[in-house]
Amino acid sequence: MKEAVLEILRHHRGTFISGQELSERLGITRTAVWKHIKTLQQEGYRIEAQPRRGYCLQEVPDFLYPEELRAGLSTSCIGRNIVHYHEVGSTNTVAKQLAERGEREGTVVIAEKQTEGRGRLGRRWESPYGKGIWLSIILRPRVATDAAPSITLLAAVAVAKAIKNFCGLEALIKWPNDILVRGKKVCGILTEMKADMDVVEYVVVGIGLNANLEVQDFPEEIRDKATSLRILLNKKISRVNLVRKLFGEFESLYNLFREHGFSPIRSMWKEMNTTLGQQVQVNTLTSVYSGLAVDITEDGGLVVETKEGTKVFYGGEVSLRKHLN
Ligand code: BTX
Repeated sequence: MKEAVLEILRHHRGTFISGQELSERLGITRTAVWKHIKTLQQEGYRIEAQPRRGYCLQEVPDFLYPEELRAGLSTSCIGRNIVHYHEVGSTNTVAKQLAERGEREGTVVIAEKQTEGRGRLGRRWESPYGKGIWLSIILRPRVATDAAPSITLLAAVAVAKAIKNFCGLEALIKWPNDILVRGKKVCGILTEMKADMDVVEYVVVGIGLNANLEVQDFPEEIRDKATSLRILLNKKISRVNLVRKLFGEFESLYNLFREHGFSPIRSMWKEMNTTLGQQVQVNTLTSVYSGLAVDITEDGGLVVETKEGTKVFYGGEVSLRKHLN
């Protein structure tokens, strides 16, 4: 009901609508209307209330509230159900808990701040308050476990397209999960999965996108390799609009994946990548390999021509010789 009140206020943004009209249109008492207005004001919506004129929405807060994200969202699955936190340990951890309890596909957990944002291999992901896009998407693809790594690549293509179409910046993908703009990391993706036998039960795709961070928001030791859209564009962007765009791109690619498999996404990935054709060093948990990255396989593995022959990697840390990592 709060969302319905907001919807009407949003429709009349900048003009007054009376408590009487709101109560009639929504079929609730004027006291109930007032309670919803109070809640919205506490959430940061600037709503002016005047005795005879009613209510006027003047400003929406710069938070990734479900009500904001859903207004004008064109998807039918991704982001239709959103769980928002001002502060949380890790959105991936919460999303996995929800998935365990049977939460539906497309549900998104999103936070203004993560206190324990996770990268791969136990690394930390810096997630300061109100400036980034820290979210996790629950998926339930009906695929075998070996198709799951390709979902990380799908997510990378979705982010790169969203950045390109929303900000006009050339975003390139470094295998498997980094999005770079002008050689610096603007986004990281952490995909986690649960399987039953050889079939995927759920996948949680965690996306950390540096939207409005400023240089001082990054710890000094990563300032030379990390950046944000705000730094690149020299202006603040609308996180809400960018998230909506991202959901749209993600859903289109995910539908494509479900209908035609990884192949069409692989072609897009290849067009947007900064890894193939490069001399790379791949650190796996046990060894280090050097060679020329030549291709990705039909299931998202990286093919590298090394001195020891052709090798395919599904995990590991890739350093590009020409970029900082
Ligand atoms: P990664 O292991 O590839 O990258 C982690 C490394 O990136 C860190 O060791 C550090 O050097 C650098 N780094 C840390 N924070 C940032 C940042 N904000 N911007 C750029 N570089 C950074 C990448 O792991 C996967 C990250 C996924 C993050 C999302 S956020 C929502 C979801 N929840 C969660 O806990 N993780 C995911």
